[in-house]
Amino acid sequence: MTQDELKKAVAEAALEEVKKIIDKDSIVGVGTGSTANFFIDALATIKLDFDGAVASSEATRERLKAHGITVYDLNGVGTVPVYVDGADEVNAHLHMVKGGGGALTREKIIGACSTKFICIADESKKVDILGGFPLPVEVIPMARSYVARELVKMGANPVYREGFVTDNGNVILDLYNFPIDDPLSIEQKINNITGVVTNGLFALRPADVLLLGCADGVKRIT
Ligand code: ABF
Repeated sequence: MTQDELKKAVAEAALEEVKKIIDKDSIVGVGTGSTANFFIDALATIKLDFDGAVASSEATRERLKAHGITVYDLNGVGTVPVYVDGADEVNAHLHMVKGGGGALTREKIIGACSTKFICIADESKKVDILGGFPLPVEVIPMARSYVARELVKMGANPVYREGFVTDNGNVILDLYNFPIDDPLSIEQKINNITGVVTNGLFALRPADVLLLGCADGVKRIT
């Protein structure tokens, strides 16, 4: 199977899980990225069975709207029963590195509001230790140099993602050569640096379910 076929398979598996959770009044949380895009396309096939969606990025908002799915402002939404999103890396505890596409902050906000977080990924994303993929940190622009210096003190090699501005008007530092041996503690430590908006470690609020696309089928890991 190609990587895209694996992504489509996990997106379709996620749709089956979502169908069991939603009703006509439900708002579905929708992630960002190529795997999430397969999910959006699958979700569109049942768009009459739920009320609408909340989007983790402007790109996702546009794709949902193009399918005729109503996109709500999260502030007006009571609960998000289920959130489906991809990841750049995921470990056995369902901690994730996310934000390679730069949408980490809105992804983390929707994850925080969601009752069930379903991570969809092809098997290339499953790792023993997080940090092989550079960890993104969203930073208020004027704090970029200060935050970078603090991250160096933590042993990371922060690299400014040049020419990239997040949907929230901020910048990204990608942390290279930074093995994440204690995800819960590292997520908190980075959050505590003044000027950091969010980091791409999703350990304090991990996924509840991982649907992993493998050559021999979709594995469901909880
Ligand atoms: C989002 O999309 C991000 O958090 C992550 O960076 C990325 C994964 O993208 P893809 O599905 O294209 O590999 O979920």
